[in-house]
Amino acid sequence: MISYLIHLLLAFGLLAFTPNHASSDCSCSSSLNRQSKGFCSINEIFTTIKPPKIYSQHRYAKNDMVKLDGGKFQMGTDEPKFMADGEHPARTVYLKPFYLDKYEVSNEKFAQFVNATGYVTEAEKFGDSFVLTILLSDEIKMTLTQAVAAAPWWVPVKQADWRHPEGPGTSISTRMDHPVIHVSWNDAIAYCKWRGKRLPTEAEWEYSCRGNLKGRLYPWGNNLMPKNKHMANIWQGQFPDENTAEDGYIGTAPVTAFDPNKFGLKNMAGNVWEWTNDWWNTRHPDKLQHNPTGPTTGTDKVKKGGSYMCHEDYCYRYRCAARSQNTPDSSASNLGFRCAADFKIKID
Ligand SMILES: [Ca+2]
Ligand SMILES: [Ca+2]
Repeated sequence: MISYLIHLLLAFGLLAFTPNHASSDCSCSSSLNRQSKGFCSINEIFTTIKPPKIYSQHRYAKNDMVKLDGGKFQMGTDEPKFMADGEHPARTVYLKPFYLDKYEVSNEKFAQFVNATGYVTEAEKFGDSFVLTILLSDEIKMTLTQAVAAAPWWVPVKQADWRHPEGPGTSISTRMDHPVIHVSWNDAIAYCKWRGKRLPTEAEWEYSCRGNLKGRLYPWGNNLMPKNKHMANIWQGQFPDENTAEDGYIGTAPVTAFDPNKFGLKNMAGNVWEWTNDWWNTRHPDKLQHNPTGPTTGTDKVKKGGSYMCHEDYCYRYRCAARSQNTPDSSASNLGFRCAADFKIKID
């Protein structure tokens, strides 16, 4: 218990004494990599846990990619919130035309892939994945022995995988239109290849997020809630103990939920983080780049967009310029992806 309290105080102390959202640690960071060694006792973590909600199915069209024209756009920002993340500088990037999925890849879509190929995800091979404690049942909580020291609201759950998002006994049967989760970068690559597609580069993803708006924070502008309307699935309430779910969702939302941006893309901000193809790097050339693909090698892959766990006071990374990283074999209950494709590909 003492160990846990120290970790919790450290986590919140970092937030309390570091202004301007400067905490670099969060659910979204490398603390959730499989190589992480920092774990603490699970005792006393579960204080104000609320059960997850079940939502009705949404439907989406078969042809679910958007053609994007590319051209020049401003990537990154000169007003970074997290200096260590490499959100800066704002720089001009040119992109050739490409396609991007309108939606995050859903459980339904991923199930088609698995049914056709017999693919086994890395979380299934490793035998566990990271789950947010607030989503766990009492039965699963009883089986836990450790949590992530720097982020104790995360726990590695045995047999948590894309079919069993909160561990054994849980199911995606009522969430087939929600984004697939507990998928690693390697899993995402395998899925996109099977579809004849690929992962977007970070530049393609950010261009798509911005939807032709220049220098704005979010896919829809600078106002988080225009006309008091929720525009994305993020966190409301006191993190990590209370999620008031005023946007309608305590965990993932259907991939069709919320308004699209001007490109017709949904949930670029929030819902689940999305893998990109690029290796992680925090220093960027400030000269004009054409179709940048990131470093040629690295240890972590870039993910973009933030998730249902993000709050302005904690992990303020549902901004288009924001970014984070994980090792390619990592997986978690707030991390998914969508695919891109070259313009020359024929989309059915
Ligand atoms: Ca939410
Ligand atoms: Ca997303």
